[in-house]
Amino acid sequence: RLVASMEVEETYIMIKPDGVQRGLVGEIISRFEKKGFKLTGLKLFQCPTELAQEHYKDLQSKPFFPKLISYITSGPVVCMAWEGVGVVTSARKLIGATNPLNAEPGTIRGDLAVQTGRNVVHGSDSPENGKREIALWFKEGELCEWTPVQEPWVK
Ligand code: 3AN
Repeated sequence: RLVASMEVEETYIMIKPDGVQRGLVGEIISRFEKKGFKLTGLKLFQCPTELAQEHYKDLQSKPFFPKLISYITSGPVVCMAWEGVGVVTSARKLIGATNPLNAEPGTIRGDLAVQTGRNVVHGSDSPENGKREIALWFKEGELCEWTPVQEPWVK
């Protein structure tokens, strides 16, 4: 679907266990809402090990992989699907650099995190991975296609 001749994309955003434990769920969700993106999926979820391994399969050979898997499965995460023009790149900008010490103030990681291994939120890195990850984390029937009632001030 095109809006103003730009492609509407989908991205998978996940508040990691540290974000949930630290009470940052509302703060993080509101940044995407205020930007103007549309929430199409949302759930609190205890991630099984196999799903974490599948999600991060590209990082399998990294030395930090086992720690990454135990971190992601250490407590509930908040799974979200967001939709909008340029949402993949824009969400990555809102999130900030992987290492929170390099993340600009004003970004989620820049404002709320210190360590790479505890960087509070995940965002898909391409539209293809957005689709792949949404399909991985959500079952059919869990996503909601809806039309905002108000004037489309933001698209
Ligand atoms: P991003 O989440 O910014 O896309 P990726 O895809 O390079 O970054 O890494 C995925 C996740 O793996 C990161 N969010 C972080 O939790 C973890 N990670 C990446 N690099 C390291 C590292 N050097 N040490 C520990 N964890 C890491």
